[in-house]
Amino acid sequence: MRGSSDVTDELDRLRADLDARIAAAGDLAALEAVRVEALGRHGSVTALLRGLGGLAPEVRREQAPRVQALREAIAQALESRRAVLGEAALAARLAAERQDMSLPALLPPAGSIHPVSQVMDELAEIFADLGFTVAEGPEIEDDWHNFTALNIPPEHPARAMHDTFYIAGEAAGEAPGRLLLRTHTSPVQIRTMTASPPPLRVIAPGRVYRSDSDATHTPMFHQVEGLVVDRDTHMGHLRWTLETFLKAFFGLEDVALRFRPSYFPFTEPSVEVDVGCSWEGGRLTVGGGQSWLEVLGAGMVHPRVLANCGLSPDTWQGFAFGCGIDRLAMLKYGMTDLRAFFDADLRWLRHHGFRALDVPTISGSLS
Ligand code: 2NL
Repeated sequence: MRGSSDVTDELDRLRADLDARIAAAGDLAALEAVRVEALGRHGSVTALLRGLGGLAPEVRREQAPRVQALREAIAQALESRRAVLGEAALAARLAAERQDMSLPALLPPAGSIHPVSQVMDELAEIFADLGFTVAEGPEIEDDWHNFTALNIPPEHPARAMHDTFYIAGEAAGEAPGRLLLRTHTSPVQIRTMTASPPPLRVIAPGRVYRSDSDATHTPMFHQVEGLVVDRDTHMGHLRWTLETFLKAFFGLEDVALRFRPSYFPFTEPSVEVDVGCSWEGGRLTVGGGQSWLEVLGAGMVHPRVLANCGLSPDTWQGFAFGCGIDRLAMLKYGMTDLRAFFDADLRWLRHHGFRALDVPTISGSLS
């Protein structure tokens, strides 16, 4: 039988050997191999623990604490080495996977924003700043919302001027139920007035349709209309609103405005609104100058239109205005041919399109 000092020497040697191998383990996999060799089912320390059972009781009492202490020490050495290697592995991964978050996206942005969409966003932004919300409505309308409610009864000559696309089918037939493609965005405001009580401040941008096609007319184009209904609303409010809008839209300190008397069935009085402009070197500049350029139609909402929407003209007054978005875009961005807007020509879009992330804001001077 071996003396107890032999056994102690053997335990010391084993411990020194395992400590050295634990310290030498370069990664978590190598460390796991050492753990299996020492503490695994067939490990060297496990074998010692098993061996205790076969010893005489008095020898076992002496040896057991030493073997247990060895097992404990090796387990602890493994654990602290695992912590060191784990941190090193994490640090290496963080270093290898470092990302420069200021780099631009690798993919080119998909497409670009069409000038008409850009101008619609600009309009929404400018008018939101003045307390207006954006209202939307159907492009397939009925006769009442598109015409009758707007003081354009069935035999009114204005109907002939609208070049309306009528829709054949079930609801075709007689006014006011027959269906058509809206010829202006006014029906959206009619729906707003019948749906919610004043005070109202809305703009209605969107597609409108007229059976008309030449160098300056397309059968589908875009219009924006604005409507304010409140107590004591007057032409002064209209003038200030349009001036504020045009200054913001064209990025001008000041803008010359001219109201010319005009006629629309749905406003009384009605005006056409010109902005001062000049031609310099074949380029049109909006703001001031010797010439005038018509940009909007406007007026006070006709009392009959208010009454048609269930609002008493004795209590409520309103102003309204309308203009073509395509035309606004051409003026602002110096485009000459309206038809290019609808050609889907990629070269034109790349040249005139706006970057998808360049969202217009008032604080960023819109664009
Ligand atoms: C133009 C003129 C205009 C309106 C649109 C309007 C809407 C309602 C009531 C009264 Cl619900 N008016 N809209 C008013 C004046 C002019 O558009 O030249 N558009 C291209």
